Formats: sequence, C-alpha cells, structure tokens
Amino acid sequence: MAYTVPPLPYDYGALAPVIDEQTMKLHHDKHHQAYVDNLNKAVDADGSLQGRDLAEILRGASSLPKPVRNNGGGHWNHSFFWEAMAAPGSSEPQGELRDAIASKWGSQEGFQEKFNAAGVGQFGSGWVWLVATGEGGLEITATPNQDNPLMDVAEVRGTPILGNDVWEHAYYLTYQNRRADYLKAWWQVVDWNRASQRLAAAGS
Ligand code: MN3
Repeated sequence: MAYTVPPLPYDYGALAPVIDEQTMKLHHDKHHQAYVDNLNKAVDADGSLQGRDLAEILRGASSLPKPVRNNGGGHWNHSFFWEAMAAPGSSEPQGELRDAIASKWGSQEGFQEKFNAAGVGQFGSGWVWLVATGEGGLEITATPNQDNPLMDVAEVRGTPILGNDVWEHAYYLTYQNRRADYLKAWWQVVDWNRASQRLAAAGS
C-alpha cells in the first residue's frame, strides 16, 4: 500500500496573506509529493518496512537508511503541518493548552517568542515544534532536516502538538531571507482547535 499526499484541508489560497497561494501549491504538490515518491521507492526496496505504520517506523530513526528517515520524516511532518493550520485568525488558544502554555512560559506572547527564537536558531533547514513530553510537560524544540520529535534521534522526544516548517521553500517567495518575519506571521494561521485536540490525544 503506497503512501500518498493527503489533500489540503482548505484551498491553496486560504492561508494568504500569511502563506501565499503559490508557495502552498509548490510546497504541497511538488515538495511533499517528492518526499512521498522517494519514500515509496525506499519502502518498495525494503520488505521489512512494508505494511508498517509510518510513525512507528520513524521512532526507530537511528537504525533507518537515510532515504527512509529523510523522506519518511518529510511525509509525516508535512501531513502534520497542513493539518496544523487554518485561515488567518480563525481560532484562539483555549482550555487546557492555553493554561499549560501560560503556566510554563508565563504568557502566550512569552511562549511565541521562545518558539520563534528556536525557529530562527535552527541552523539551515528544519522544523520547530511544541511537544507534549508526558505527565503534562510541554517543551519547545527544533529538529534538523526532516527529523521530528517522534524519532529516537531527537534531542527532545515527545508528541508534536504544533510544528512549523523553517525550510526556505516554506517562506521564501513572500519573506525571502526573513525567516523571523515568517515565524512571527505564522501564528495567525495556527489552528488552535487542532492543537488542543492533539494535546488531549497525547494524554497529558
Ligand atoms: Mn516543507
């Protein structure tokens, strides 16, 4: 059963002006598709990976061939990312997640500053995450390339609640080299309802 790129849960232009329509088309239809095509090639060539859940495969990243780690991570991360966003201003932090963020970082603004700094501080390509680490713990962490916090190679392991793609392909058409501006604007398109559901599902 081959992996496939899931359709976006909104139109290509739905996140504009925060993320422009052309970036969404290229990012979803070309970049994500390439990760999926290369993942399928790698899995076709390795019987031990066939029929297994992708998240389970990725947990053992340290012993995976690089093409599986990179393209499997690419597929998992982007599938997560599309679902983490919604039209600008359509939701607010709420409930348990809002309270846990305020308790850990003092305020929503304080949290976003730390998250943005971790995204700016990721050298080269990668991702910045809010993860649930168990027993109610929340942490901010960044990962290189297409690694993620599910992987046994991650500095901070846990269940991703939010994640932002800081590869240049995610922002260059609108923001050019200004990754910090992209990170700051991105909060407008975070789907906080989905993030709260993820926290509840993480069981913390
Ligand atoms: Mn990307």
